[in-house]
Amino acid sequence: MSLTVEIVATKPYEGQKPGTSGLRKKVKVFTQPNYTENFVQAILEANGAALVGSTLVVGGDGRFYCKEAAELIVRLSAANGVSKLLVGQNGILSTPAVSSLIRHNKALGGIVLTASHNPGGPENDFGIKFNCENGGPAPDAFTNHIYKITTEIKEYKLVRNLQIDISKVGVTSFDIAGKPFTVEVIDSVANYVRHMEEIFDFAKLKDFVSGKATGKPLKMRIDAMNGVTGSYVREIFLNRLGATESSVVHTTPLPDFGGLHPDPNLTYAKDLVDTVAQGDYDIGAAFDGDGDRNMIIGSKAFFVTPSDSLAVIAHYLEAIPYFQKNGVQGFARSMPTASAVDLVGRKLGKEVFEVPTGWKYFGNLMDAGRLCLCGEESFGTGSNHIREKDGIWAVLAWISVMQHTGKGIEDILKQHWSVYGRNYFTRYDYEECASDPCNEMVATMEKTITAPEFVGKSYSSGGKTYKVKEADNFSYTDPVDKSVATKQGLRIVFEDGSRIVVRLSGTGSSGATVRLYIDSYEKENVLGQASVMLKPLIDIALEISQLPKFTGRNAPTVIT
Ligand code: VG1
Ligand code: CO
Repeated sequence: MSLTVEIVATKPYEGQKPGTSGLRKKVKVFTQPNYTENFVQAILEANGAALVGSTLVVGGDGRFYCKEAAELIVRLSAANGVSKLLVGQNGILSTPAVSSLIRHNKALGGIVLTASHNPGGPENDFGIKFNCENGGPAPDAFTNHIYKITTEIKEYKLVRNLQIDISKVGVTSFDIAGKPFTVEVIDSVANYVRHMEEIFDFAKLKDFVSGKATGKPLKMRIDAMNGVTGSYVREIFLNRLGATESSVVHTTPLPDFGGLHPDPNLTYAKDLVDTVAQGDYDIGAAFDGDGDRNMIIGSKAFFVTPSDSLAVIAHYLEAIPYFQKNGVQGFARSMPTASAVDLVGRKLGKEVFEVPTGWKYFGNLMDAGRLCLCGEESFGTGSNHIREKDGIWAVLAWISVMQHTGKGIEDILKQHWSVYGRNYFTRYDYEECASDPCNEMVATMEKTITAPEFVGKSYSSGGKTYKVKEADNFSYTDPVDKSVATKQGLRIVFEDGSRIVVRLSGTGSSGATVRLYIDSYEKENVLGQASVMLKPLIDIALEISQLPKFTGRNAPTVIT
């Protein structure tokens, strides 16, 4: 039976502007009449002529509204001339898995249904993001194009009668007004697990994890936080690497993450931190809702900052077969990330790049063969095996480093610092503040720090004095396509290399979140406590930004 395409009249919604990583709004916003339809139609149209006859990947983190949105995307894609969709079973695919699938299937792109680390459920957030054919988040030019279409949209196309059961793996073909359209519902984990097996030495890791090689099993606590990684974690760590059932927790993906805030940091992954602090574990790890973030902690909950995690992995890349085979190109980090990896890059004679916040800025460098490992301070680590950060990959990388060195996590870090010195780092998040005063704060601070007399000024606190070397609102020119991203965060760099960075989050769904990043390098004094070492700079940052005055907050919501 041939199904017909319906043209549905619609009107633009305001504010469908993708942020740091896709469009994120409350579920109640997405479920307004035509809201999701408009945005998906805009994504499809933004692909231009390439859309007709294309293959797209569709899946998300299983949060509330994922399945409905996936089914809607099937009906819209069919009507817009897409030939084939690869849809994760029940609409479930982690963000790294989508990236991997796009690349393996040479698809035109993928639509990722997630608000990532934001809470889920009917009262919380949903999100939609488009990834391009390299598997990475659409760059600014593309998302600006999507946004422009949303402001002018008058109609969308839909095959209303197309019925598809995405709970069953299998291929279904349709005739859409005389043209073939295929939906392949795929196992959510199979391709990704195969990909990890190509990158890492699973046989060696299995002997290490199970204890066959060392005489004692590796004691792990892997917390999937009821996000999408649950199914991947079970297959990889239990079935392939032989860990015991008690090594994994919260492995059932739930629409509301069981009430957890699926953000792997010291505040929201408190259960993991507390358990590992008390227990007898070698490694603890957690992921966010869509599986691209990771937090690594060692025995007694020894915390590995993401900036250090990146540097350590860079130092030990030879422990991972993928890099032995493909070689080691340059490294990169987002601007607010502490520069520990730069030191490793310098020692190894590699290019090191500093890009704005957001994984989309790494893609061009990877595609150009100049970048193989990168990370963000926001618990993002990954390599050029895909074009997204990858939480499970990061844990497998760490286990590979542990296996390779025969050392525990704390020892690995201490040794690293003894060679390279240490970048103390902290981030304060002030979540859900009122927007207007925060915008005003940033504008005022920008004025202060870009005034000519600011450079050379000294600030003192806690017996320490810092002299301003340079200050700006960070802007970035992509070395590959020369595109420019401006206003990416206020940055004050002091003469000793210490930095204060302030920016507003681009992933929140309401209000404003202020992020304050502080870092400071010590060559010798590497065993201090970050909160103590950075206290003077934090006080200076609060003074210069006048953050308490503008936000009315005396303490951050989250400290990393
Ligand atoms: C945050 C992080 C950024 C990360 C982004 C997406 O953005 O700071 O480093 O790339 O989230 O991560 P912002 O604009 O809120 O600071 V994910 O895992 O939420 O897609
Ligand atoms: Co995420």
